[in-house]
Amino acid sequence: MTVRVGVIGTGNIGTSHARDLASRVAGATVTALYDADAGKSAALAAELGAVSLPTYEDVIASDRVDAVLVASPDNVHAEQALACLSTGKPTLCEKPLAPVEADARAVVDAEVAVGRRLIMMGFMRRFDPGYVELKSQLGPEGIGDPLIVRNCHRNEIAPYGLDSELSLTNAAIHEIDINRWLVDDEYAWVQVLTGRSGPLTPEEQHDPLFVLLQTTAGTLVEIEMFVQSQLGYEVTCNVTAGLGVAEMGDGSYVTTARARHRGHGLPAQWLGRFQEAYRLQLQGWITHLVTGGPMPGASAWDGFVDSLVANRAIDSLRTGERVEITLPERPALYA
Ligand code: ISE
Repeated sequence: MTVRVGVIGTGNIGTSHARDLASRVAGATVTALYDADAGKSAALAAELGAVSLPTYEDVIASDRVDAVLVASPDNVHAEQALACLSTGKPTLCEKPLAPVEADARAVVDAEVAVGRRLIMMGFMRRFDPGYVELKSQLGPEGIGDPLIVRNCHRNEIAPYGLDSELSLTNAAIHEIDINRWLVDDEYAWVQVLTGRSGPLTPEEQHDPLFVLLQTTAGTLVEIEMFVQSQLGYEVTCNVTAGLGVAEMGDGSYVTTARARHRGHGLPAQWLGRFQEAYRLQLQGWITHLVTGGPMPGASAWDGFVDSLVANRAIDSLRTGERVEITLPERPALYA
């Protein structure tokens, strides 16, 4: 069986996903595309032998489309995920599920009403070999229970213009998600600290942000979120645990020495660092659809919890206070 995928949004990440699905993921083909820039989706459609359709609703409704990939701007993810749910077509939705927690909750409620898990979230770090290896080191057979996790997330430049709240809901939400997954726990509180900003930071914005969270078991999670770091794209995660430490520097790069310098290059953007994670995520999604096996990766519930935590972080950014995190009851669908 080949899953015919329709892609909504053909910007950087949508284009990368469509090309992966067309040539590097077994069991998938791309049949229809939509982008607000029709010229862009038409060019990609010609490259991939797909059709470019005039609206995203046309992609979802098309009888050439079995499953939908949503890779549009953050603020329309929830609306498009709801449209996918109403047709019963499985959907891979890019993160975040929504910048606003209530919109993410509406998607969870709609999926619970359908009674089947149709939405998988594009938190691709759960498929990254570096994070998978890091997680495998935790626990009694490894370095013990995690006590402190230190994360750095640095972009070369602010991809969509610098806005501190957006850097929580769009960028730090990766750490919010991956640390829940890594330590297998939920957060109890969050506090966002601001300090001296980098040279490119506009007035009234804060960059870097220092996000501190504690999980219900007491694990401390710190995130340095620096979207205008200028140094390139870099993501690191180091765990101090009860019996040892595990460090995921940028393990995906080879270190070379020459001309009295030892080091490794940095990619300009996340596609360089996480290309394989994106491909593995797509393969996991397609294999799940073909075999009917369990859905891998993050669920709509995870997407909602991540948005809720990012919204509490925004509350803390605005007030400077530590903010408690209370989760509603998890619906049985996500048990
Ligand atoms: C972007 O939207 C991503 O998802 C990247 O993975 C992240 O590193 C970047 O900061 C975001 O803007």
